Amino acid sequence: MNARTKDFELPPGTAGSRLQALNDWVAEVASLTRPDAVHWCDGSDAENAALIAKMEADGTLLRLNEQTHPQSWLHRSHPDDVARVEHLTLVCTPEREDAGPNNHWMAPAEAHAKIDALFDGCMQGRTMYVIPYCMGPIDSPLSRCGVEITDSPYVVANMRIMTRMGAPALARIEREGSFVKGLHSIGELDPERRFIMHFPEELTIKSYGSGYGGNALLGKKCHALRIASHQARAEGWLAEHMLILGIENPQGDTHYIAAAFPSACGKTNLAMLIPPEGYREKGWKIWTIGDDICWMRPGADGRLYAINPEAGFFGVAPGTSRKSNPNALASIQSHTIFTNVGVTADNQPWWEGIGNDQAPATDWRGEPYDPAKRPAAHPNSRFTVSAKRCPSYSPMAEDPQGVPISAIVFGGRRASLVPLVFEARDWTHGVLVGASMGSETTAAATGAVGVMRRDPMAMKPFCGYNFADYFAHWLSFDKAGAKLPRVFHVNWFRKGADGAFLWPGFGDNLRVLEWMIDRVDGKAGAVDTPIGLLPAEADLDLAGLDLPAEAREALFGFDAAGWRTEFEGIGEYLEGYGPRMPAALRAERDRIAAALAG
Ligand code: GTP
Ligand code: SPV
Ligand code: MN
Repeated sequence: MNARTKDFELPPGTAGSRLQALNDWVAEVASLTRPDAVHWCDGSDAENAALIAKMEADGTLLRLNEQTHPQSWLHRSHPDDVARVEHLTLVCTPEREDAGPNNHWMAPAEAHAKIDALFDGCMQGRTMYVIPYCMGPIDSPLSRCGVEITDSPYVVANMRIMTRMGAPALARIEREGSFVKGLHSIGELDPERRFIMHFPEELTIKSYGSGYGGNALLGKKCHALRIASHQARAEGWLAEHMLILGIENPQGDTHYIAAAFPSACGKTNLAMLIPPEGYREKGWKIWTIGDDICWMRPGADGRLYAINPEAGFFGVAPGTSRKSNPNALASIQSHTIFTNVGVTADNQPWWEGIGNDQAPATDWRGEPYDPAKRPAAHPNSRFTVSAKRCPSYSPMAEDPQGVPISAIVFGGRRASLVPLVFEARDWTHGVLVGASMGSETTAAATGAVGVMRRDPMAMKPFCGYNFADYFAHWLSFDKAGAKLPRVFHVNWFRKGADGAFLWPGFGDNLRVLEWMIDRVDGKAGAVDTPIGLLPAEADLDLAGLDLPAEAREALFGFDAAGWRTEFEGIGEYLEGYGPRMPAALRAERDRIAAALAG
């Protein structure tokens, strides 16, 4: 960026930090974008109240029913701006090969020029907000800081919930002297003038033309996954698209697990699981640490320790009910920002699958609800709420050291073939299980829904570098002294001939988690197959479930012919990464393919 206009005077307050590098960057951005004012966010209640009042006044936020949903608002985003835009999301490394076939790429100089032309003068008439934030507990050595500059007060209000934002983060940044730079403008909200660009070597993000979720809340997917995965590779840790939860058994022991499912495939729901009645009576409890992102690194004892870098949940609204996710529903009774949901006549938020007897009056676009026209809530409508409001939120989520991980779980939406659960034989096999994951696409990104695609470790849209190098990085954790988690694969989404789900899912998923931690403790049985270790029906507690024979066969069976075809597809997919693909992973695939053939 060049300081460009002679006639533009930097607004007073541009230098708001003790850190020269930060002031210089803010001044540079201001001279490019030319805002009317610069506001440094301190994260205070007063600041938030003033921003909310301003957004209520201009219609950015609509206050919901203060009796039923105190301190809660609805935001309707632009109808063309309702999800992440993967085709406009770029990783700009100097060498194309370093971004890999898994990313869209542009040379850094060209990318800067292209997006800076969009930023040129784009904040005239607007306020520029400077948001210092910390990803992770403010005093954790695993946490990392960033500064997002934005012209969207909606982004400020969401970042305040989703990150540790404001004065304490600024103090840490001034102490450390380094931070991830994120520049964001909603621009004209024109899909033709929209880019989400990442410059990992420069620890820089530039996002233009979208105000939605992962495109605009730059601490989330842009920083905590794309930039962080790049840093994690260099520094020996992992930045993953994973929930983290604690499973407390009746004896009071807690195992922590991390699970990677693609967008809108069940992370929030699993992270907040409420045990089935029989389990509750025995004393099982689930503790929520995080629902979307996990940063983990080896501790002194060789185990992986994980933190949730986020402070809130940006969760999928449709399908959230007292039955499916009571903890989420309890969390969003107050102090919540809803985006793109419908509303009832008395101004309560409403979405498909909310499971109450109310009716929507207005749809997510603000028009009278007409089921023939569109659903009341957009399929990717969301709630933003502080994690502290969740009844199952674990006090360990604030622990600066993180929690030790006993098991890593991969999973996706697979209507056929893939059984309910299986275990990898060892770490290398586990990395292959993650690398060969597939899932049907969802509404969390623009584009077709329900198309099966490979989504390694649920990171297809989020890995900031070449997947071949990423798999090699995963493999590198298997070294002397490491006490690595066991690796599992689950599929909650197996369908029967009638198209209905065969597994009840949600709370009943604890039955599968129990088998996993019993495997970790050496207490549960399994059947060896070429694809891994499957539980026999008798190895799982299925008491009280009514599973027809067809369902049992599909959920616990192993279809050798189907897997032979699957492994051909996996082989072709991995070969697409060329010579950078680690030989150990290729050998592991070949070994399993041979076992399937034999
Ligand atoms: P992102 O926030 O996009 O990363 O999504 P997520 O992985 O947190 O997904 P979430 O938990 O919000 O679930 C998305 C959808 O999957 C919702 O419609 C849920 O109702 C549905 N879902 C979640 N868990 C289950 C399950 O165990 N079985 C079935 N059948 N559906 C589920
Ligand atoms: C996802 O799409 O995986 C999300 C929502 O969690 S977003 O913040 O838009 O990335
Ligand atoms: Mn996600």
